[in-house]
Amino acid sequence: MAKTALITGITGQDGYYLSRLLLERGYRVAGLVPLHRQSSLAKLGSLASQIEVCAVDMRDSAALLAVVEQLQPQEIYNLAAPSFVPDSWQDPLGTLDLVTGTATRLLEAVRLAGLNTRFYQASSSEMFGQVDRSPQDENTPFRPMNPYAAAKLHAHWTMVHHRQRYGWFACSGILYNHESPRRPPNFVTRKVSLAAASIKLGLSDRLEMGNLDAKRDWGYAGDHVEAMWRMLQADEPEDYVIGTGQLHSVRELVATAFECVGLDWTRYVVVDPKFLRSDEHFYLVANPEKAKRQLNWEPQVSFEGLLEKMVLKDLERLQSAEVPSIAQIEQNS
Ligand code: G4F
Repeated sequence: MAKTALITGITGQDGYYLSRLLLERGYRVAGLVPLHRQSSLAKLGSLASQIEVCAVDMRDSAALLAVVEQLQPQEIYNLAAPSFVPDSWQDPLGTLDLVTGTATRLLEAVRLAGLNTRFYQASSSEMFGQVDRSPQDENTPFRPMNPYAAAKLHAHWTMVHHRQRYGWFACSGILYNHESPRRPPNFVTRKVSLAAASIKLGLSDRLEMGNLDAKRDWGYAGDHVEAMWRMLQADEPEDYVIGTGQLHSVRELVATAFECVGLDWTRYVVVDPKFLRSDEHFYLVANPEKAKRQLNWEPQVSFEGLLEKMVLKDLERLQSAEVPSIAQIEQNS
C-alpha cells in the first residue's frame, strides 16, 4: 500500500518540490493549508489535482489532531513557516507562534493519535547566527540573531525533546539557503534573476540592492528536498546540516545572473540602504559531510546552474507576461 505523507507549508517553494518528489515515488500526498490561504493552492499548478488538501487553522490543536487521526500519515514534513527573515522583526510573537506553535501542535497531535509517524522538522542555518567557526556542522553551537532564528531553534529543540522522551523517529534538517524559479521575488536570488531578465527585455533599467558583500551558501531547492526525504528513510533518526559547502557573495550572485543574459551588472546595480540588515551575518556555510556519508546525498545543481535556471525561467515568464517585471513590482510596493 502507498505510504501517506502529510506536508505543512505545501504551497511554498519546498512544498512544491517535495510533493513532486513524493508523488513520483508513489506516495499519497496530503497538504495542510491555512484556512485563509486556499487561493495559494494555484501555486501547486498541475500537482494540485494529485494532492489531498486539508484546510485548517494551524493554531487549532483539535483540528490538527483530527486531520492526523484521519490521514494516519507514515511521514510528516513540517515545512510551514513565514520564511522572510526581516519580517520576523515586525511580528516576533506571531513568528514564534507560527513556527514553534505549529511544530509543537503537530508533534502533540502525533502523540495523542498514538501513531508511529516519522517526523521531519524544517530547521534553518539561521539558527547558527553569529558563528565563531566556519563551515558549520551538526555540532556547531547555535547563536540565533533574529526572532525568526530564535523561533526555528525553539521548534528544533521541541522536536529533539519529543524524540528523546518518546523514542520517536523525528529529524531536523538544518538547511542553508535553497532557491529555485519558484522563490518569491522578495528573496535575493529571485529578485536578481527577475531583474536581470527584466533589464534584458528592456522592461527595467536598474536594480536596487542591499549589502553586496553579504555571503550565503546557496543551493537548489530540488536538491534540498531530496535530503529531507532521505532523512526519513534512514535507519536512525538524526539531524543533518544540508548545504552545498560553498560560500558566494551577493556581488557574485548578481554578476553571475547578469552574465546569463550577457549584461554587465555594474551598469545597472545601485545600493539602497533600505535593503541593508542590522542583523547581517557573513559566514554561514555548511559542512554537509554527514549527509553525504550517511544519506548518500549530494547536491546536483551548481551555483551557476541554479542562476541560469532561474534567469531563463524569468525570461520565459516575462515574455509570456506570466509575471510582472521587477520595475512593476517596485512600483506597486
Ligand atoms: O534571500 P534572502 O532574503 O535570504 P536569507 O535572509 O538568507 O534567508 C533565507 O535562507 C535562510 C537559510 O536557509 C532561511 F532560514 C530563510 O527562511 C530564507 O529562506 O537574503 C540573502 C542575503 C542576505 O545576506 C541579505 O542581506 O542577501 C542579502 N541581500 C542583499 N541585498 C538582499 C538584498 N536580500 C534581499 N532579500 N534583498 C536585497 O535587495
